[in-house]
Amino acid sequence: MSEMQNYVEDVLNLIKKRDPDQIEFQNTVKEVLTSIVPFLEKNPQYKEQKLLERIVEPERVITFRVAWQDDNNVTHVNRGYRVQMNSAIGPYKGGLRFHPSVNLSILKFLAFEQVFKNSLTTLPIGGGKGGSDFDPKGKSDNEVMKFCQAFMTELYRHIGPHVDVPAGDIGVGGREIGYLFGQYKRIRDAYDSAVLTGKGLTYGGSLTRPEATGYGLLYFVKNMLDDKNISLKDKTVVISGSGNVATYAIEKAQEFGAKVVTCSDSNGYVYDSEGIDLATVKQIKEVQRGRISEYVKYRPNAEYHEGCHGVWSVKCDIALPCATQSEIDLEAAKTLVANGCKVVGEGANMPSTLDAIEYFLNNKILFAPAKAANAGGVSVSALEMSQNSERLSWTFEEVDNKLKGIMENIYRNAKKNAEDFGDPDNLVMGANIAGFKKVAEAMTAQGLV
Ligand code: NDP
Ligand code: 2IT
Repeated sequence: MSEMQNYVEDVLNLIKKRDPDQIEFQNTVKEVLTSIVPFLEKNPQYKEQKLLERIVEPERVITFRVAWQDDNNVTHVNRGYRVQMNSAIGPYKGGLRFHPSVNLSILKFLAFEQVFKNSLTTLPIGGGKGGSDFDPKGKSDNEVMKFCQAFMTELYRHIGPHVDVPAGDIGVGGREIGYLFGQYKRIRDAYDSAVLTGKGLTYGGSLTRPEATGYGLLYFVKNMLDDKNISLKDKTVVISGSGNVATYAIEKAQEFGAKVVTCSDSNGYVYDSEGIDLATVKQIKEVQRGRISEYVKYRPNAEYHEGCHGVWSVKCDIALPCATQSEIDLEAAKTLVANGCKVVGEGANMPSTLDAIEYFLNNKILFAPAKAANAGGVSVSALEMSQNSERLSWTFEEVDNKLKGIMENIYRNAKKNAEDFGDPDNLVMGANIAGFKKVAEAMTAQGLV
């Protein structure tokens, strides 16, 4: 092993020893650090500076109690978190996730990814992530509001437009951001628009933010395919999830002429051979907050299958995982490739396991890694902060055009670094090196902090 491979191994062992249970965090650190070895070989100063030891340690981790009462006046106690990972290039920026699976390992993995993703956007934002093990499913609007108010009553002291700017993620959408913003404003007694992004249009939100992650994913994939003279037209696409990212990935894929045949939630998936009817998905998920199984009531020719994992056995040209982490394991990756899938674009964060990614790369699948391909959401969040600062709102076209430009730039930057470091189609390495470079330079310039 080379000196830098040894250095990376030492840092991976260090985080394992410190937090042996944080498997998701260990996996994402392994993915990033092992892929940037060729860059480290050329930049030995970062070993001298112990830059890796610093970059894997969050600047601050906050955990807090969230006590709230449901509609029957029963008291519940959840755990709230904010991981402030890295502020070298801007205020901490990243979503809040409300899901029963949330723990420190998952939030540290998401915050670590966010640091390099945000660097790739070229916008001035650091990396953070937060959330709670609260489960919004089946809760009334009033219960969600009570929870959000209790959550913000503690979080407010740790965030601010120049400090840390949360947004949505799984289980946190426009409704939750509204309640969180209302409580922040009430406690601070100031109209700090840019303290949260993903806001409603009547109080400082940006046009195109709801669409941004899904649209951005398709813009990235289109750039990658254009380079290979492959068209999206008439391609069969399998998408997982039916939340914010999946919905707008379906919309843009269809606009580009592709045929999307699936979507899913944590209970199961639907297969519609005629192409997913997006209006039905939106009605079920955004209006009724129901389950995707209801889709077949409106589209009797479609099939519903219990179990979300089966979606990867549907034959396709392109797979776009847009639900959650680790949804494509090695077995699913092998099934996709065996069925002729040639392109994988990650809309969710770390949806493919490490061995699945390795399998895709070894089998020459065109692979768009999450931190590059799903950066459209946080990019438009940063544009929302810009609009809030200048107290203006841009048109849909203006934001959408900026988003297109940002996604193309991220693709080109990842591709160039992949080429420069000798593995031209390895966008995992290219994106990691491109993202790491800027953070490492900014940290070096700011001295030992
Ligand atoms: P939503 O809460 O809107 O939707 C999540 C979707 O994924 C739902 O369909 C949900 O189904 C499904 N899902 C959640 N957990 C699981 C699970 N354990 N197994 C199977 N399905 C699951 O979240 P988003 O669409 O915002 O986020 C989806 C992914 O995209 C996440 O990985 C997120 O981190 C990432 N992302 C989000 C961005 C954003 O701007 N929102 C930006 C970049 C990345 P169910 O209803 O059954 O829970
Ligand atoms: O994972 C992500 O990039 C997000 N959930 C969006 C974060 C943001 O600040 O918009």
